[in-house]
Amino acid sequence: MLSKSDTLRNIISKRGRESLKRRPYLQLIILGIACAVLLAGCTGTQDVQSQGNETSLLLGFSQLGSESGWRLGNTRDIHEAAQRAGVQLMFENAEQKQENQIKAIRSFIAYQVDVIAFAPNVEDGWDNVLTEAKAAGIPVLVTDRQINTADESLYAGFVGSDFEAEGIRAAEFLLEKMNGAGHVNIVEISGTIDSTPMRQRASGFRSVLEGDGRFTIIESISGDFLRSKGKECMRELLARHDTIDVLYSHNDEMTFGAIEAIEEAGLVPGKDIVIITVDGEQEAIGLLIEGKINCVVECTPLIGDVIMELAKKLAAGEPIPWETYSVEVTFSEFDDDLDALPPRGY
Ligand code: GZL
Repeated sequence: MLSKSDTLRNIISKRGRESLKRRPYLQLIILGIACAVLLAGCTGTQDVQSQGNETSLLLGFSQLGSESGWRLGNTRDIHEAAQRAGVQLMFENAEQKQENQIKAIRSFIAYQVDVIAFAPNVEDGWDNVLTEAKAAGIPVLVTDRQINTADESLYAGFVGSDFEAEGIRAAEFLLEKMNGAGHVNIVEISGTIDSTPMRQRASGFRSVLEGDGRFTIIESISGDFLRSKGKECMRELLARHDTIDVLYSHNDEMTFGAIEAIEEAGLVPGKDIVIITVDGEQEAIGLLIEGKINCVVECTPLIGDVIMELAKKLAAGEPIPWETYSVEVTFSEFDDDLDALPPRGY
């Protein structure tokens, strides 16, 4: 971990460093501005990881939070990938608050980083700050979740998962599992409202089941991707509904909480209630092997190397693909080699 003074010295971009060498007075002014921006409410937590030499790429990354094992794995992978790539990383954790992400992006602009990347907590409300980044000539890479904007020139591209496909895969497992069954009551515990995974995991799932009268989604409530809220949601759903056949949960953390509630109610997860979850955390695979979960739809957080590769292209003025998607699979009770799976890494 760098000291704050080291941090400031290391975060002036290489462009700034060249001009600063010729104008020492300017160095003091820039340093003062950087101090002011750093101290003026960059709430959230920040760290600067200095990897390469003075000329290496300086990447400003705004991470949305620490809400799940998936997110912690994503953060760890980004730091490790930056080390592998020799990228200087200025990393801000917004603790699931969009306003903290906007402040972080503004601080990256003030520091004149070479590239900005961020995982947007929600899809809307980014145009103003991304317009400021565009005016500053700093390319932006959207990672993990997507944004809604009418002006696609505000960012260079997206890297992450296809959440619609994840929802489809969840429903395809259910069709296989319930082949020949009677009517099926489904409850859904969804992710952060207005986030891409919440919207698309819901729509993908419904796109497969709509028109099939055997399946009814009797209630859907948001657990905000949090374990504690997943437990609360499942308690409420069990209290309100006598017959729940299936739980579709948008992430493993909420599923872990929901399983606690199901067992508290004297029911057997994976048997009395079929459980379909998304992410693929190590803990979820363990519960799948135990029989407490029936299907785990993979959503990989391990996209750090691709982020660094795309950031380097942007810093070099090279074009990148508009969308780069992870390749993902589904694990379920129908697999016979689950014990042989390699460690998940998150
Ligand atoms: C998906 C990611 C989601 C995970 C959750 O790419 O945005 O956010 O599914 C995480 O576990 O909280």
